[in-house]
Amino acid sequence: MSRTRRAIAVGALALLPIAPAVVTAVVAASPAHASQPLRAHAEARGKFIGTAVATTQLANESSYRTIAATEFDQITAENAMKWESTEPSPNQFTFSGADAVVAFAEQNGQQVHGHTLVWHSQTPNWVENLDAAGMRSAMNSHIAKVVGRYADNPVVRSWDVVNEAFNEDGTMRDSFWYRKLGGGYIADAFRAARAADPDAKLCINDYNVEGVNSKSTAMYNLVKTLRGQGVPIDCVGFQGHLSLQYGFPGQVRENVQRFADLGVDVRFTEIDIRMKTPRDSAKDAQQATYYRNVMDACLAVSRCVGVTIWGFTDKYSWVPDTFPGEGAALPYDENYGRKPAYTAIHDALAAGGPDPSDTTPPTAPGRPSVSAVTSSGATLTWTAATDNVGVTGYDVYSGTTRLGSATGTSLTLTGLTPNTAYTVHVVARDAAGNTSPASGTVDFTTLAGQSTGCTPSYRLVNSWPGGFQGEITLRCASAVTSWKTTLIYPSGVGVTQAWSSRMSGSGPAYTFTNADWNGTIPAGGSTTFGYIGSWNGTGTPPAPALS
Ligand code: 9MR
Repeated sequence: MSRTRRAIAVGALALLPIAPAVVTAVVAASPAHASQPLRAHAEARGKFIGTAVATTQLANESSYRTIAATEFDQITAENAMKWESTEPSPNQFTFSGADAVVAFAEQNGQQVHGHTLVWHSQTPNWVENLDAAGMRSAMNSHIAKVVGRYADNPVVRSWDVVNEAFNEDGTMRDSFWYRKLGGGYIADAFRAARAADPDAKLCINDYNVEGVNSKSTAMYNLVKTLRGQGVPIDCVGFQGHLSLQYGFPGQVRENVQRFADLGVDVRFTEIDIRMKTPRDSAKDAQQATYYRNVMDACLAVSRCVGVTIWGFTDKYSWVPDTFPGEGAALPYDENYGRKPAYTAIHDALAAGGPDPSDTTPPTAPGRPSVSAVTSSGATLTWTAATDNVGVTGYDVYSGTTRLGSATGTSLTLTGLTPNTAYTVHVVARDAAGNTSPASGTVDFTTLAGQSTGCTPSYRLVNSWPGGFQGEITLRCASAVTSWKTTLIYPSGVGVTQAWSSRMSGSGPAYTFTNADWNGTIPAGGSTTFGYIGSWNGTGTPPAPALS
């Protein structure tokens, strides 16, 4: 059954049963100016700003409810609409959590994004154990029932129909859906969702697809192919679970644009930006820059309909449980204080994002210098470019291949090929997408890798003031007749002598090859060699990087 979708007026907030003073401020938010809540600015820009919500906190915590209601005009159930919540046993549907989220949205003039229908996770075992015919029918009836329940509700506008269907290399994830039903399950799921609600926007959603990479390109190709076949895919979701330690993904705006050019809406569906805890002001600032970059990427493309953050307070986040030692990923701290990330989101929405009339590119960055070369990586450092508005990041290239991106003036490349010559240069970019001329190039050659089939491991035997004894064991999965391994030490550490191997190098890299008598190692076998190191520090001598 179809119904007319209507725009939800900000004035619907008057129905909000809590925090009336704040609500009044939101109602008065047109035109937006700097002091308004996020949603007022987002609405002025024709985008939504959303958050995932947890039903327990919605029910129990007024501070949580107030922020969810006043700052955001879109919500996604963090867990309440997943299969394990809505159909825990075959054909036994429970909608209490899902309904509570929808009711909250109705009260507060928000739209709901349904998350998620067909996923390999948080789906009860009984589904996985069905045979192919049973699984197909369970999928169709689950979609019909869940989507159908809200098909006439104007606040439920969109669904993640298929979630996380790809591997990182762009192949299809070997989920129980794929194994039993083949890749056609995706088209079937979208058709079932369209039949259940002809008006809802139907999305395919995944993580690590924010920038241009193998996975996002696979998603792009699938969306293009399926739409060519008439499969009703209306939107793509970039989850956006980012981490400061991995850098900001490359070419996010370009990626949004290429999907938009296919004729689908794009949404950022689950943004959080984690850091190694504890927080400090530098990490907060970097996180704020990443949030700003996400907002700017969405604001730059008209088919990007909005951004949802995966919860809003560090008090409740899935991150610390999943990534021990990381957290603080959201724009509010554990006491509901606003962090620099909040200001970044706010300012992006209020200030209008990148200036489309800015066509001035940054100047070329300085020629990079190279250090800490290993068999698989190297660190590049360059002097900053300048820009009339501001440099937002740098991309490091080998020829036309982008090796990595940085927001600052250095980058540690990883994943390089051993014993390979590289000639690299750096390009700066600004928020409007202008790119600088290339910097000068620098050449380096990665170190030789280990012998095929052998993995080195390090053991500190003992240490004394000024030195230590180390030991390396090579374990070989396949038979070898010679071997080579390289140790890289930080400055201040040197290797002075070795036994049961031949050593070359004078630091920071030391290469060890077999002695005459221990080059042959059978499959499953191992050999050990030792060495003496010099070191003037205190505590435990640093372990070497092994390759
Ligand atoms: O935030 C969700 C957490 O509460 C659940 O325990 C977890 C279970 O898989 O799912 C989390 O949300 C995920 C989302 O549904 C899909 N993309 C990744 C999200 C973070 O894991």
